[in-house]
Amino acid sequence: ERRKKYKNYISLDDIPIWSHSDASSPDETHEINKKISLFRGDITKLEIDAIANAANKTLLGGGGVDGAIHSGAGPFLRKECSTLGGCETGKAKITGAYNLPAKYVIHTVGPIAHGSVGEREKLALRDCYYNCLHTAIENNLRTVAFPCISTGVYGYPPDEAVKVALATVKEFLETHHAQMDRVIFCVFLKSDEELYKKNLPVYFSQG
Ligand code: AR6
Repeated sequence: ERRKKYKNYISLDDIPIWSHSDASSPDETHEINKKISLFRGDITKLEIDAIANAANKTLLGGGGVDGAIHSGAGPFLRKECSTLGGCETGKAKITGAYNLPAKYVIHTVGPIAHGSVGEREKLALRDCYYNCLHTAIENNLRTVAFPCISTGVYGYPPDEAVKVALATVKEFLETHHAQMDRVIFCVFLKSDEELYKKNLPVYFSQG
């Protein structure tokens, strides 16, 4: 039983739906707004259909969230990843999640930004979110969590990345809402939590 195996797992039932504080009545909240959550913590603890991994092109592991996912999943994840032939920036590849409470890991490779971004990096980051969600629905996966892709080692400014993340998820949900139940923005840093709290109402307000 999953509950016994993963003692400190986090069930989706325990993560609230994000809601706009000014929403006067739940009935007035647009359908896609009910599918969004903001969660601050370790993505490897989530019991969910799929977690996205901010990987590198080799898909063979690294630091940051990638390192946490590989150490939580165990060595068979690296073994499966080694059969995939790497991954291009902006693309996504799915694997099992092994010892993690998630069912699958969807690996994506964010753009390397080194502190400044142009149109190319923005489009690549957009592709990461879009292709992960597309890979999820292709595999009939209805709940997905994202880390803040590219904003760590890859140096994408977090205040720019949040806008790309929110806009892309919104755009995807507007056209694929029947196939997706929940998208979790899993932030690790307090500063990212603040950025998401500030920007969520801009993209997922009522109406
Ligand atoms: N759960 C959720 N988020 C986390 C976790 C965690 N356990 N650990 C870190 N973060 P980064 P990138 C956040 O550097 O910028 C790797 O070496 C972190 O605070 O992991 O896309 C890969 O192999 C930050 O907000 O990914 C690549 O070589 C976010 O995850 C390279 O780093 C992303 O930071 C990818 O760099």
